[in-house]
Amino acid sequence: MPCMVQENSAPRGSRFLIAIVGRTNVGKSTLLNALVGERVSITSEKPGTTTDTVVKHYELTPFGPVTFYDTAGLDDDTDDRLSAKRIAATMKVLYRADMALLVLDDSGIGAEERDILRLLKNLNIPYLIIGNKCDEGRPRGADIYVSARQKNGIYDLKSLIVSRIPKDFKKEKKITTGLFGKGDIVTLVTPIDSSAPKGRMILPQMQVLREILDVGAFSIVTQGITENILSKSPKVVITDSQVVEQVAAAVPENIPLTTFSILYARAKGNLNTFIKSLAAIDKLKDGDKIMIAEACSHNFQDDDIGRVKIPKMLTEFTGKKLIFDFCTGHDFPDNLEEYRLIIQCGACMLGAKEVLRRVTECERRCVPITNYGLVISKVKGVLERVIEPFRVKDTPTETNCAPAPSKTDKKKKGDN
Ligand SMILES: Nc1nc2c(ncn2[C@@H]2O[C@H](COP(=O)(O)OP(=O)(O)O)[C@@H](O)[C@H]2O)c(=O)[nH]1
Ligand code: SF4
Ligand SMILES: [Mg+2]
Repeated sequence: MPCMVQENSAPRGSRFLIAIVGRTNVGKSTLLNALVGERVSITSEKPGTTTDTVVKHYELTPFGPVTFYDTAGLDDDTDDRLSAKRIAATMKVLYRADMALLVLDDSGIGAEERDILRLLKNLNIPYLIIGNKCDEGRPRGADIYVSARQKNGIYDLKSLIVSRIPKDFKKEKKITTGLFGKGDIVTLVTPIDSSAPKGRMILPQMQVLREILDVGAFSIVTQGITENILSKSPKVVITDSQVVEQVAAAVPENIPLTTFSILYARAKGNLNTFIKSLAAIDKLKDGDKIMIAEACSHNFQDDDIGRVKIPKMLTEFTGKKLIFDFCTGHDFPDNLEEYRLIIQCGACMLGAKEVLRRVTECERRCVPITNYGLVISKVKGVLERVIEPFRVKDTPTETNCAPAPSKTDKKKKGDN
C-alpha cells in the first residue's frame, strides 16, 4: 500500500489521532519509524528514551490524514526523575486520541498493560494490541504480530488500522451542511482587527470558503454589511462573533444569520449543551470562577477576545465581580468543579473527540460548558437569532444539574 508522508497537509482539527502506548522498551518508537517509513523517533535499548511525545503527521491511504503520537512508556520502573512527567504527558495524549496502538513485546500482557487497557476502556478509545518483536516470540493476546525492527507485518498493520477507524470518521465532515447549496450567495463577515493574523485568513473562514466552493455556491467576504451586499440577497450570513451585534442589526430578519462559532459547535456535536449551559451566566454571583479555554497559544493583545473582551463583557453583563482563569492548547483543568462556567474557544484546532471528552467530563461533573461565540451572542442579545437556523424543537433551556454551591457561601479564596 503506497503511503506518502505529507507534512501539515490537513488542519489539526480534522486529523485522526493515533497514540502509540505501552511499556518502555517494547518498541513503540521503532514501530512509529516503521509505520511512517522514516526515522522520526529516537529508539534505544535503554528504557525510557522517549521522554517527550513525538508527533508525526502521515497520509494513511486509503483513509487520509492521521497523526501518530509516540508516547513515553506508561510504566514507572525507571529511576528517571522525569517519570511522573512522562506519564502525565502520555495521559494528555490519550485524552485527545481517536485510537490507540498498545504495543507489547514477547513478555506479553502484564500488570502495566492491564492498567493501560483499563484507561483506554474508560476513555472509550478504540485500540489494537500489537505483538511487536515477533522475531523473538509471539505473546498471547495480540490482535496482530509485527517486527518493527525487521519491518515485518507493517503493511498488514496499516490495513488493520484503516479497517478499525470508526465509520463516522471516514465520512467527510462539513461544518456548513444544510445552510446553502449550488448557486446560492453566502456572505461571510470577517472583520480584520489587530488580533487577526497578518496576510491570511483563519481556519474557520478558510474552511467555510472551501465548503462554499465545493457545493458550487458563491461567497462575498466582507468586513461589514452594506446595502450593496444585501441587494445581492445572500442565502445566509455567517459572521465572526465579535461583530455579531452590528451584523444582526444590519441584516434583515428574513435572511438567516449565524456565526462561525456556532457552526463549529454544531459540527462537533455540542451545540445543544453549549446553549443550555448559557443559563449559568444568569446565575453568576460575586466571587464565582470562570475558566476560559483557548486552543491556540498566541501573544496576547490588548483586545484579545478570550483574555480581555469576554471577561469584560461578562463582568458588565452580570454586574458581578467574577474571577477568570485561563488555559491554553491541550491543557484542560482537572479541578472543573471549582468553576461555575467553562468557556471554550471555537476549538477549530482541536479534534472533535477532544472537544467531546471535555464536554462529557463537564457534563459528568455538572459543570456548564459553552463557547466564546455563544457567550457573545447571548450577552449582545442576539442568541435566538443566530441559533434560529439550527433550532431543534423543545430544546430545554436549563440543565438537569442541581446548582452547585456558590463560592460566596464559602470563605472567599484570594485567587484573583
Ligand atoms: N528484536 C526486536 N527488537 C526490537 C523490535 N522493535 C524494537 N526493538 C528494539 O527494542 C529496543 C527498544 O525499542 P524502542 O523503539 O526504543 O522502544 P520504546 O521504549 O517502546 O519506544 C531497541 O533496542 C529496538 O531496536 C523488533 O521488532 N524486534
Ligand atoms: S483560538 Fe480556538 S477558535 Fe480561535 S483559531 Fe485557535 S482553536 Fe480556532
Ligand atoms: Mg520510545
